Amino acid sequence: MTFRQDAPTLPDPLLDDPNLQRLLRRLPAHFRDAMLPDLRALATHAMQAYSTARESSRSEPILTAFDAWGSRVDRIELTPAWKAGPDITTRYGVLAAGHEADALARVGQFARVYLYHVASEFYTCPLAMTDGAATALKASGNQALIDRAVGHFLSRDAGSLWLSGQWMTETPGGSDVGRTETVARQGSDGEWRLHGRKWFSSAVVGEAALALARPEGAAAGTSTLALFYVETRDAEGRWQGLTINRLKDKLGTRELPTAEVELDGIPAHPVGGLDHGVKLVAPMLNVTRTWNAICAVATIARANALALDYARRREAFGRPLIEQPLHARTLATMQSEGAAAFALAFLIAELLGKVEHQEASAQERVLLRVLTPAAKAWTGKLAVRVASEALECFGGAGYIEDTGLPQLLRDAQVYPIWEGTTNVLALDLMRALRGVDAGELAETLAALCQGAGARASSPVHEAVLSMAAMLEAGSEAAARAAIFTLGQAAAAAALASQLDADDDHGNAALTRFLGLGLVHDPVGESAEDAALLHP
Ligand code: MFK
Repeated sequence: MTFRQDAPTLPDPLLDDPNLQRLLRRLPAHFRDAMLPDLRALATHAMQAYSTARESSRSEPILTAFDAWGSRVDRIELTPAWKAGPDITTRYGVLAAGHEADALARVGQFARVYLYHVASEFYTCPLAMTDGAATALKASGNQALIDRAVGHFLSRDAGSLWLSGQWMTETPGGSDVGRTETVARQGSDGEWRLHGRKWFSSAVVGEAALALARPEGAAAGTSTLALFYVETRDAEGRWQGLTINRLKDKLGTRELPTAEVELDGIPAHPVGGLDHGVKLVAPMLNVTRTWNAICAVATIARANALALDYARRREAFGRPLIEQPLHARTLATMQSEGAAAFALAFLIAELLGKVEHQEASAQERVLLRVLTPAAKAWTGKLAVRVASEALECFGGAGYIEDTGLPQLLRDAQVYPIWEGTTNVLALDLMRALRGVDAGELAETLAALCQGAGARASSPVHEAVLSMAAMLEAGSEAAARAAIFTLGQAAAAAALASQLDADDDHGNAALTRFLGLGLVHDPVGESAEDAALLHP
């Protein structure tokens, strides 16, 4: 008989995920019960989407620039999962739930995002930016724009949902936003119009965008940039002052139609004053970085779930893989890192909700500001490593396209890149730590470790102090080690804050995670860097 291998099946992403179940157990019953039907539906959708993807060939968006008669149309044909996006988003409140009048609203929203993300084929990217735009507009206090757009962004009706882009990146750079070349010109009618090229627009199919531009004549640099609100189409539904040069040919997230966009007079409205636009867009950055962390842990959960399921089915050397000690150790370590990353991402969600509803203490405000870049940076890198490890758990099959596994790794590689690379976030952490007392930060995180998790208190405390010492001694070149150390310390604290004595999975995850060590050493001196880079 020729051997045939069972394919992995996707366990129930709601019932069989110990991390999500741990989170749900801790929520007030009325809040949990109210969102369970949405979570159930999104988990069922995820399982259906997983089966459908195995049975059909993949499709990608297609840009048609001109119609048959030569008119410029810039029509983008979306994939089926993207076409279903508005209905799923509005039906299950993926955006609206985050803005409800409850400090737990963000936790409820991100539980939905966690279940929807992989099945959505990164439709979560424009959703993240739309959520960020709603948050930034609300924070700006610009009532006319809030009245005009926020209701659409948070709509529970697919027919009135608008998506928003975040147009920052330009050809001179995605990180060095101060080099923005897009110019805002004010016409004699008082209207502003934007002219320039946006180099990565991941939500060009959206109805609106927040865009950075330099008012004509303003000096160079970051502080002279202004933030504008634009709508992409006119009353007849035609693109206005915008052409799409091409869609990007990307390593992963290929269902996401990322575009190069030429702005040639798109009407624009200042969100605030005519400068300090980066400060105005910062709430959006922090929200999309939170989405990034949640989506990274969703990818980790998917990779771990498939690798574990396969280890139960696959036999080698006379035993199922899960009974092979070295493979079991590998999988268990991935589980432990996944549990810690999940706890950190949802700690950010919880803090964000508390801050937005004025229920956060001063320490919690500081935690949110410093942990958002740390969570984004650490979970993004971890997702790539876990996805890569998961592929290896399948041997050669993990390298074969129609298993769907290589896509996990390719898609994961975007998490560390977009929304601020690891190093840019490490520099943002330095910015956020200015004026923060490291001893107080260490105590705040250590105090989260309670009950069954109390044993994490001292390693968390020490790791935060080490992080501060690294930055003091090594400054900028040590910032990467510092951000990973803070990310891991906060992840350990977040997990430790959630444990009951009878939670075997959680307790073992914490023990293993602490055993791996929380501190990253910033090895090296600048003299070695110089000798290595300029031999
Ligand atoms: C599926 C998952 C969902 C994810 C969706 C992803 C969509 C992907 C599409 C993209 O990739 S969009 C592009 C993403 N681009 C970035 O994330 C930009 C990366 N660069 C940075 O983050 C820089 O740090 C930044 C441009 C924000 C600022 O750099 P600068 O030019 O050095 O500015 P500066 O002077 O340090 O900061 C300007 C002001 O903003 C300062 O305030 P003050 O004027 O009061 O001093 C900063 O404190 C403030 N600021 C900067 N970052 C902040 C912040 N405030 C709060 N939070 C922050 N994160």
